[in-house]
Amino acid sequence: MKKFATLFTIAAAATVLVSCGDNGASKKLTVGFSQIGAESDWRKASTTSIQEEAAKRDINLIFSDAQQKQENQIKAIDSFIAQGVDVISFSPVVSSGFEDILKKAKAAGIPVILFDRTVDVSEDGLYQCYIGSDFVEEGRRAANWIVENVGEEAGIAELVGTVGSAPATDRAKGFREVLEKHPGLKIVKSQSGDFTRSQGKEVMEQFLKSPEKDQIKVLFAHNDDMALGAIQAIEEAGKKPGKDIIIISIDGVKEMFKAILAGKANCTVECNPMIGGQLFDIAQKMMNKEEFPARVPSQEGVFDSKSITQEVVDGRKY
Ligand code: GYE
Repeated sequence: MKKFATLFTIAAAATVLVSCGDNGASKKLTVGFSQIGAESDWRKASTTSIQEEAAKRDINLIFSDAQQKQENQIKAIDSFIAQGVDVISFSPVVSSGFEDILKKAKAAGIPVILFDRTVDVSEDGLYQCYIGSDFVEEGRRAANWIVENVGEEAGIAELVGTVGSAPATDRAKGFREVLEKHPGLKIVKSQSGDFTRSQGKEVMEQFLKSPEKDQIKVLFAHNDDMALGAIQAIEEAGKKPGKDIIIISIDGVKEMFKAILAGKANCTVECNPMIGGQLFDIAQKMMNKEEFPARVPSQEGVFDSKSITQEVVDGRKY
């Protein structure tokens, strides 16, 4: 992949030389970005990061909101190709089904940066860089926190993210990888809440009415928004979230920090949405014919009541 990235840089560089004016000054960088939607606080923070960083760097950003629909993302990417943008970037709502449009971008000679989520493709070279988190590791971190803080025996309910999306698939995988070594920790319910607060609440209500309801000692939600919805459902069912049911999720948004500080949730594994700057750094490198990495990982931590104070909450930007 790295080799390809380098080769691609040289090809992109050749294009940029042609597109420079007579005086050799480089033109303003145009980036087409297809965002998934506004399903969570994490997503909203990610959009803000992209838009603010583009404005700061005077990048011509063509931003398109897909409202959670893959077909809208494909249409947006198609229109970026037709407009001849310099770089295409997107957060794929699901992993499969992007192969044809990525082939079209490649044929048009437009480099692609995957932002936040990955895709499944059967051949190399359909994208040049992935900037984002290691979702498998996030799942492992969540499970390890349970092992260390809850113990070896507990029934776990899981609120899964968008079915077929990289974070849902990989978080579930990393979580199970650790659980396999701890047979007393059992997943007793597992269902998708599509990464939204409203569906997190709805699915938790069903969990709490199910025959397994009394076995649920821990809730693992694939994102904070679903956990925040579940907290409401647990309270409405007359139970104490954070105590009767231990709650752990992923993202690290301010609302979840507040819930942990209030004792209504227990842990959040950080997933960093503020990666717009890294996106444009790479896009600029592509255009400047400089080398760039094929993978840019995010730096992230784990937060629980031991690390969250009012100051931490106040300092959180999203
Ligand atoms: O965890 C969730 C969002 O792709 C990492 O998408 C992202 C996930 C994030 O809707 O809140």
